[in-house]
Amino acid sequence: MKGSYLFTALLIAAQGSYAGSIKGVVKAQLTSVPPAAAVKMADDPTCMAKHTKPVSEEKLVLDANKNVRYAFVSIKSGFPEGQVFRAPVEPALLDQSGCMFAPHVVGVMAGQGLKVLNSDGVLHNVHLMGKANREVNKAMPAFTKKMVLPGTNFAKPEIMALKCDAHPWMAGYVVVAANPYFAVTAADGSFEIKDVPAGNYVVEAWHEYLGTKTQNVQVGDAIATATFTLAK
Ligand SMILES: [Cu+2]
Repeated sequence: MKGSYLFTALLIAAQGSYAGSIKGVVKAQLTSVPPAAAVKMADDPTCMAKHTKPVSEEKLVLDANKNVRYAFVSIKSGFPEGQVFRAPVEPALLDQSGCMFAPHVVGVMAGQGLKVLNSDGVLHNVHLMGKANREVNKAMPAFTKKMVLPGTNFAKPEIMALKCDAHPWMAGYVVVAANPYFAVTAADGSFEIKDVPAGNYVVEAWHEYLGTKTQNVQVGDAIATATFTLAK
């Protein structure tokens, strides 16, 4: 207890300021919501057998209140000039489950690795396409349960489209962020970016279908809130 208090005090002293968090919601402003396309898994009976209910594409996942799932929220600027961020040692996590990428959108920090699981026991291939980073195209045979893509695959910040050439409906994104302050929205559209040093930031919400919006957020020693309304 005493030790952790001391650690917190030292951390605050080192940063010169308190850290807070940014919490909020991403909403969609749409006059009509396009119906989610059904995924046709009939080509692969093994995939189909993994589901008891019909599966839909995850390009636009909204709840009843038009809150947006799988939006990527991140701090774009506002850090002291020349600040260097260290990539987490632990890789981010992506699964292939039910012949879908889970989660549909995953964030990694530049230089961080990505652990990819194959929970399905069928052949998948992880095909990542960016511009700043080199292409990744790695088969994951049925018996390969996991592989780790090193941080060198995600050296530069950008949005990388993800697909599986064995299953044309499998689609997702790996978003490479310049700093560790990002989050992907949950099913109710909510997000939280934790342990943000006090300051004034430009925060961006990006969604593959609804586009991008930014807003200024001031972080002090309390929770800062930010609501994004993305309109098509
Ligand atoms: Cu696949």
